[in-house]
Amino acid sequence: MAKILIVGANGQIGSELVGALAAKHGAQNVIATDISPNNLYAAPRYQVLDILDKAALAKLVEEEEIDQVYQLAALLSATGEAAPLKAWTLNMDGLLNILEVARVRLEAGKPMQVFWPSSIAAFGPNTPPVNTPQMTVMDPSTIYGISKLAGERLCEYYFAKYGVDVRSIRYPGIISYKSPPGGGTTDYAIAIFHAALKNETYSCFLEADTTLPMIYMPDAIRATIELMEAPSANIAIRSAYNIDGLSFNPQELFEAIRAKRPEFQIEYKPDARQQIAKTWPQSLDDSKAQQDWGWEAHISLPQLVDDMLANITV
Ligand code: AKB
Repeated sequence: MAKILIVGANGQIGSELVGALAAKHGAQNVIATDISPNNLYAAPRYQVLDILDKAALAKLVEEEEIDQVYQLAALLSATGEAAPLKAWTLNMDGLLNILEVARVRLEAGKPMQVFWPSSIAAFGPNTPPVNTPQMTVMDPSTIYGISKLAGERLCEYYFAKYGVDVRSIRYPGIISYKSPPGGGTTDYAIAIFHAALKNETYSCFLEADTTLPMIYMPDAIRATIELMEAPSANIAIRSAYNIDGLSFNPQELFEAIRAKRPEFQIEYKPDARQQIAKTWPQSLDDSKAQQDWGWEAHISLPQLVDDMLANITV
C-alpha cells in the first residue's frame, strides 16, 4: 500500500481518482487536497493546499511520508485562454514544485512517484490528426497546450537527469457525470447530457462534424492506475503516453443520446472553442501504451450514453 497525495482533488479527475485510490490503498492513506476549503466530493482525508506554495507542499509530503503524488491542479483550454498568465503560472509552477520536491526526496533516499496529466491539447494544427503517432509534430496553439508540451519536456528531463519516477498520459477529452463541465473544449460532451436531462435544446459551441478523441471516466481512472502500477522498467515514455478511447463528433453524440431520448434537440453556435478544437487530433495511436503497460479501452459510446443518462443529477 502506498501513501498518496492528490493535488487538485476537487477537479474532474480528482473527484473520481480519490475514491478509486482509497479503495485500493485504504482511505487513511489517500490525502486529497485543493485550494478550496470545501471538500466537494467527501474525500475521507481532505486538506487545503495551494500547489504554488512549495514550502507547504514539501512540509505535507515530509510529514505524511508520501510515496505517490498526483498533481491534477490546472486551468483547462478554454479557461486558460481567458487568463493565459494565470494558466501558465498554475500549470507550470505547480508541476515544477512537485518535481522539485520529488527530486529532493529522492536525493534524501525517499523516492516519490509522480503522476501529472498531459493532454491531446499538446498537439497542434500541424500534427497528423488521424491516428496521431506517439512521436510527431507538436505545435500547440493554446496556453494550456503549450504548458502541457513544456510539462512533458520537464517530466522527461527530471527522469533523465535526476531519476524521478514521473509518469504521464495525454488524456483525450474525459467524459464523466460526477463533476460539472470545467472549462475545457471537450466539455460540450458533458454539457450536452445535462441539457438532455433538463429537456432543453443543447446549444453546441463546436461545429457538428468536429471529431475529437474522448474517453469515459472509468477507463481514464483505470489507465491512470495501471500506468502508475506498471514496473518502472516497462515505462519507456517519460514525457506522456497517447491513449485512445472513443472518437466521435457532436452530431454523432447527439444522435446516440436522441436514440434514448427522442425529443432531444440540438443547435450549433460555434464560438472561439471551435478554433481550439480544430487544432486537436481526431484519434490517437496508442500502441506504445498497449505495449509498455497493457493499455486497452473498454467502454463503447452506447455504454457511455446509458451510464451518463442514468447517473447525472440535474
Ligand atoms: C480540455 O478540453 O481543455 C481538456 C483537455 C482535452 O485536456 N478536456
